[in-house]
Amino acid sequence: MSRLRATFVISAADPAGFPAATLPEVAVVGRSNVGKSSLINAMTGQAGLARTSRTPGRTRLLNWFRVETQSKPMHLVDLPGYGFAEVNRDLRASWQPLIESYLSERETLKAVLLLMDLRRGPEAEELDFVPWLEARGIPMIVAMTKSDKLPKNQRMMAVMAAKKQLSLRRDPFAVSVQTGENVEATWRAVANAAFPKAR
Ligand SMILES: Nc1nc2c(ncn2[C@@H]2O[C@H](COP(=O)(O)OP(=O)(O)OP(=O)(O)O)[C@@H](O)[C@H]2O)c(=O)[nH]1
Ligand SMILES: [Mg+2]
Repeated sequence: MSRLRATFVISAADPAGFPAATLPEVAVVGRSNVGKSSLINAMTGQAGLARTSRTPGRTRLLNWFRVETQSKPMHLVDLPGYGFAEVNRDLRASWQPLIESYLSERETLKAVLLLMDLRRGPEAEELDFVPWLEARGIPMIVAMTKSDKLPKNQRMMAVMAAKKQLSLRRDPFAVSVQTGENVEATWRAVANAAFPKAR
């Protein structure tokens, strides 16, 4: 993946701290530890841009990154992961309303990049979340992460199973930041969602 010009903009814990809604935005959403921050780094070709960690629940704030695409600048937003049981209850309770209000109210949000671990497939949260996004008309790109952890013959089966379970129109990407599989394809889908071609 070639290096894109990308810079950290700001972290925010609440709407008062969000940056002005001026650029098209794609938000990266998924279970804690699924690989959101790693994929942002891989898509931009900048290893240290978003902070990654083996410890689930690392990203606790919304983090904005500005990425220069070939056409125009856009924002990638790294959202805190859900489903991490060890984070204390109060903190968890504050996440969901924040994320839901961000997703439903952000004027410049063009799409959500939803990540799932290829080995786990959709779980209760994704089965809830996908229809929630559809009901709000928020376009969705689905990628299944850590594909390097599954043998090749099982990857396609996992992708097809997820597609069916979530009633997706398009095949999810099987992506790996270790091998680079589909990182470029996922990025193209993200950039296309940020700048939809006029029909
Ligand atoms: N093998 C493999 N490991 C990966 C891949 N992507 C991420 N990881 C690892 O998974 C762990 C979590 O990655 P992060 O990118 O920090 O995950 P996150 O979704 O941002 O996590 P939170 O911020 O805690 O919600 C790290 O140890 C990464 O190195 C991948 O494609 N393959
Ligand atoms: Mg993270």
